Amino acid sequence: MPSAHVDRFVIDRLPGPDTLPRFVFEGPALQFPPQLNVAQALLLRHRGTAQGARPCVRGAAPDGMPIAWTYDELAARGARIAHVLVRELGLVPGERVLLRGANSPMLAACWFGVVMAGGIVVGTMPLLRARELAGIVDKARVRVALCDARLQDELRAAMAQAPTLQALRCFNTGDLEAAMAAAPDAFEPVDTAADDPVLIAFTSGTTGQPKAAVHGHRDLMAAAACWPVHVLRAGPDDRAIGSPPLAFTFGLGGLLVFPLAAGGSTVLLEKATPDALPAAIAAHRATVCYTSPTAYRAMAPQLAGHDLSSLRQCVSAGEALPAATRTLWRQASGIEIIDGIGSTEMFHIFISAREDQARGGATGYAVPGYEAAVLGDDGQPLPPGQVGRLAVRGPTGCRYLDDARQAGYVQHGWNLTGDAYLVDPADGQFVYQARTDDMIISGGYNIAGPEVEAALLLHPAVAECGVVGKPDEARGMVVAAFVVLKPGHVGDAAMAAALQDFVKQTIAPYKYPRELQFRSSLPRTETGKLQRFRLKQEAAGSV
Ligand code: 3UK
Repeated sequence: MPSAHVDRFVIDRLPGPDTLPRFVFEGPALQFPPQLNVAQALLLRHRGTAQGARPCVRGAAPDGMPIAWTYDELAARGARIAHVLVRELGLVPGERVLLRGANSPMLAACWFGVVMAGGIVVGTMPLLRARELAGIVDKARVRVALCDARLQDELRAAMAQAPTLQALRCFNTGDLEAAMAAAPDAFEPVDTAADDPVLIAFTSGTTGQPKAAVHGHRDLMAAAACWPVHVLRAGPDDRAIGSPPLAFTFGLGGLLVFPLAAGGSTVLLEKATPDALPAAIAAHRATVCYTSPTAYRAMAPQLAGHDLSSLRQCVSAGEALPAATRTLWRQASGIEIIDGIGSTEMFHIFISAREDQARGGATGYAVPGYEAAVLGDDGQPLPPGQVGRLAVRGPTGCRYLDDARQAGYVQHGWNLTGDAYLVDPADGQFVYQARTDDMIISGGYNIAGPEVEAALLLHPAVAECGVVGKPDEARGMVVAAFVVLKPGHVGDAAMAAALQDFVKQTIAPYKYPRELQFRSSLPRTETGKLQRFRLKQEAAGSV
C-alpha cells in the first residue's frame, strides 16, 4: 500500500531492511488492513454510534473545572485541531508536530488532531528545557508545535536555537481554542498506510544523545491487541488513571491508546504524584492505575482515608518491581500488581504476568504475540537459570530515526533491550537482573544491583535505595549502596552496620554493600527511573 506521506523526511531516514528486527504477526488478531489510521480505529469510527456517546476522557481545565468528554466530544475537538493544523499552519501528511504539555484532555485532543491530519506526533516531557527541546526539534525536523500555554516560555526559547520550528499554537487557554472555535467539528482522516509512521518517541536517555524511536499506525494497534487483551483484560467499563506522561510510551499506551481500544475511558491528570494519586483514584472512581514501582512504594502508607473501592488493577513498569514493594502494596490496597517490562523501542510491555501468575521478584512470561529469549555472548539462547541478554521480537520493534545505534538494539532480527535476565528453571518466568552495563563484577562474582536493592527494601527502615559498583583496586568493583531512610530513623554508623548485616542474612553474603551512604533523596528521571550513572559517578568520587 503506498504511503500517504507527502513529507518523506521520516520514511527516508528509517533503518534499512537488513537492520530491522524480525516483525512477527501471528494469529487473526494481528492481521491488519493495508490502510490504517489509529485516530479512525480508536475514535472516529464510533462517531454517532452508541459508543460515541460513552465516556472517553476526564480531567480538569486550567481553572480547575472538571472535564468529562465522550468519544464524540473528543473526536470533535480532534477534528477542529486537525483543521487548524491543515488550513492555518499548512501541515502536510508526514510532517512532524511537537506536542508539549502535562497530561490533560486537551493534550489528548491535540494528539488525535495531529494523527487525523496524517502528521507524526513528537511528544516531549513537560520538564524538558529549551536546550533539550531544541535537540528534539532539530533531530525530528519539526516545523509546527502545539504547546500548553503554561509551558510555552521554554519552547519559545527553544525556537531561537532551532530555526526549523516556525509555527506555535498554545492550548489550555491559548490561541488554539479560539482557532478551533472557527473550525468545523468533523474531519476526514488522512488514509494512511498501516506502516506509515505516526509517532516519534524519544528515549528518556539516561546517558548520551536521546534516540528517536519511530512507530507506525499498525504498531499501536498491534500493541493494543497483545498485552492489554491477554494480560490486563480491561474492558469498556474500565477507567484508567496514572502518572506516566503521554510523551512516554508507557503513558501513551496505558492512558490513551489501550483504554480507547477497549472502549473504556481514561483520566488525564496534570499532577499525579504519589501524594495526589490516591485522592484522584477515589474522586474519578478509576479502575486501573499505571505508575512506577517507587510511586507504589511511596503511596502505600498514604491510602488511609481514601475510598479506593473502585480500583481493580495496578500496573507497574519503567523499572524492576522489588518483591518488597509488591508485598507492601498488596497489604495496603489488597491488589496484586501487574508488573511488565516494556521499552520505548518496543512501544509497550512485552513480558508480564497476570495477577494470578504474579510472583515476587519475577517480571513474568512473554506476552502472547511476542517471543522472548535470554541470549549468550554468541547470540545463542542460554539454558534456564543462566544470566544473559534479553532478546524479544513480535509485532512491534525498534526503528530508530537515522541512528547508527540501530545496530546495537537490533541483532540477528532480535530486539536487544540492554537488560540482563534469566529464566527461572522452576516456573519459566523471566527474572530481571540489571541493565547489562550495570552488572557489578566484584572479586570475580557477578552481582546485580537491583537484587541488593530488593534485599535492602525488605528492611523496615529503608524508604528507597540505589546500589551500584564502585571502582576498587583489589576487587575490581565493590558494591556501594545509597539509602534513603523512612522518617524517624537516623543514618548513623550503627544503622549502616545493621543494614549491611541485614543484607548478609537475606541474600548471599558476598553481595552485601561494602560501602553504604545515607541520602535524603535519589536522582530520578521524569519517567521514574533511578539515574544509576549519577550514583556511579558519585561512588567513583567524580562529583
Ligand atoms: C527498564 C524494566 C525491569 C528496562 C516502558 C513500559 O520503561 C519503559 O521504556 P524506556 O524506554 O525504558 C526501557 C527499559 O526500562 N524497565 C522497564 N520496565 C521494567 N526493568 N522491570 C520492568 N517492569 O531496563 C527496559 O529495557 O524508558 C515500560 C511500557 C512502555 C515503556 N516505554
